Amino acid sequence: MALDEKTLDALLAENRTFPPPADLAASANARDPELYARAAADPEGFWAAHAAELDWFRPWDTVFQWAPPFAQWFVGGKLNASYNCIDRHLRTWRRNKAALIWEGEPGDHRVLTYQDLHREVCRFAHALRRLGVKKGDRVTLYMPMIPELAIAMLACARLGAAHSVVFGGFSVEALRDRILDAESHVVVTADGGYRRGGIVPLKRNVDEALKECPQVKSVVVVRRVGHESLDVMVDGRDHWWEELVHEAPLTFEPEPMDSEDLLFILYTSGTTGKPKGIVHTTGGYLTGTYTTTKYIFDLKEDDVFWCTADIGWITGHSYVVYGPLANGATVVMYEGAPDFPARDRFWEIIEKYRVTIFYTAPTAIRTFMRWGTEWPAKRDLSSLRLLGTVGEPINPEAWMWYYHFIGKERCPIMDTWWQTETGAIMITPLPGLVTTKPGSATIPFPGIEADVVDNDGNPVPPGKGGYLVIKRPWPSMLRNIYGDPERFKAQYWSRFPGVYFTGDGARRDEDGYFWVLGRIDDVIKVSGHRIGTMEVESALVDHPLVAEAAVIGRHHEIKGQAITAFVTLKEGAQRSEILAQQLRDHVAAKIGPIAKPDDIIFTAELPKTRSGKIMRRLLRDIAESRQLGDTSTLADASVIESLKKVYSTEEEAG
Ligand code: 7RM
Repeated sequence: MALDEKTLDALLAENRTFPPPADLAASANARDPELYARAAADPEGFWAAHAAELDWFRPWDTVFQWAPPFAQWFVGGKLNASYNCIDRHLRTWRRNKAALIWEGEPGDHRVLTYQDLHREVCRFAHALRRLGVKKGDRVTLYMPMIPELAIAMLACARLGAAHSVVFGGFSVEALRDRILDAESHVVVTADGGYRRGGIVPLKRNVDEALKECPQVKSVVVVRRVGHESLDVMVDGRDHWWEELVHEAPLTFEPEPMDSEDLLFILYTSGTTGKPKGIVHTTGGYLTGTYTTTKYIFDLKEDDVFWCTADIGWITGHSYVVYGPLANGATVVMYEGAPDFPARDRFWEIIEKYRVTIFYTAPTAIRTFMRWGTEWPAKRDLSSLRLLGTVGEPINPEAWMWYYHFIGKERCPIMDTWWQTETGAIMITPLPGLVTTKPGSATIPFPGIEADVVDNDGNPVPPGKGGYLVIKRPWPSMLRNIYGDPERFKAQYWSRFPGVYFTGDGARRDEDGYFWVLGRIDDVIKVSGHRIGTMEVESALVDHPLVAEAAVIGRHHEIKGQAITAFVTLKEGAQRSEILAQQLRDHVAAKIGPIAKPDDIIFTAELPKTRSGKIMRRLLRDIAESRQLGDTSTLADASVIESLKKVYSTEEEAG
């Protein structure tokens, strides 16, 4: 778990609370205290009323159908996500409103109004159609944070194809696996993207990946970097984006999609080595992201909304693209890193565009804390009125720092708990209604029924830890794991039959507030990025010198969790710092730099139970220098002593 018991007790003892600012409470989109009770009494009615705020080509016949664990929402309804994010705003003055304000890392920028976005999405939808993309196909997008990524997503949605966005930081092999699993025939990429002054050679990675993806017929390339060395195009397969859209018509009829038609797949890490393709469908996902954005971020017509997440993650899908655009908001999108060219880059962007709502991750906040308050102090942050955090538990110190130095004690903080699988925010304050407590995501969003239960599925009393579960289906929940319904059932619906199992541990306090502790499975959050320990283990044992590996997440001041790998080598292999570095690079090549282990601990043996299972709990205890838990099931108790010794010497050395 990300927080140990002691820290948690300190959190629960922490009794500073922050009621909604009076002006916000008076004007908030959600300001009726009855909202919660009404939604609880009739969740379907609550969701249907909000779904009705979207534009439907055909109304639904049935709000909700449940054949556990398969849910359907707004059955029989027809709509198009691109139409809802763009066309419906063109009917009013909003057509000239900035939809996307994009800031490139080197300082270039572009503004697209809703009318501009419409034109670019239509033109790219034509381009995709010319390449043979049809309704129901899956298109893989492997792109930097540039407007073309949002345009490509919306163009897919417009013609009825599902997108599968692969984070630009993933390796060739990770990309290959995701293209193959989604059975994409078309990949959209860029020659490169900028990161901390360097260039990520995305197209080159695509070329490598496609050596093993014979089904891919076309690659579309955005010219972002424009280096000759990156201009290697394969005849008949590769097309420059700008040439494809050059003569394309300016309008494209949106495909009327069934509410339950696939909108996108997004791969995420789970408890096995194989990432799962999380399936989201059109009507429910759009209803969830639209409603949560409207109420949690309290979007008003003149807000400037900035979510710093990369679109390669669910947070970017839901709160850079679909949620804000469905609300007709102005969205800031940034390509690069928070410290390039300088450590005030984020604050500079807030000042430059007068950002009013800012949504980022605890790991970023802790990094800013370490850099010092002089960086935000240099910039005018007075436009801000609301702050958000997501991705991992936020420690109260970071919460208070954010509140004080960024929000200047004026801005409420929305600590939002949710997952790739939930599609939209699930546990969160509402800025005009809920008193916040530093470190708590507070209470479930209206219409969401969450609980903390014990091993048998019974609710635990206040203050007791347990499993975080969601007790009834919600519109934006995942519908399946792409191509693997058995895994879908086993992963989410078997631990407690009929109830959604989140994989997180949590507690509730006397006020019913939720305190999320972190993952209780083999998933870890490193700087807010979700990584499966099994993925890292398979990458390690893939190295010719590695016999066995066990990977765990240990507490880390800035990243939340860090990756520690315990590795046993094959006969004859020599332990060395050089080999440790090679293993780190090997993992980066197999998965991506985000999965690089922070520590590699060589050991002669791994602690195992008599039945041969690796005891990760003990490894976690060792890595976090805790009092060891029960070791009575250990097959060979001496393993622990030698491991502890190895670990402490490595620690001193490192
Ligand atoms: C949105 C996202 C999901 C996991 C989830 C938690 C952790 C996310 C919070 C949080 C405590 C939060 N999707 N998590 N938000 N833990 N407080 N506000 O992160 O699929 O990548 O990860 O992230 O463990 O299960 S995700």
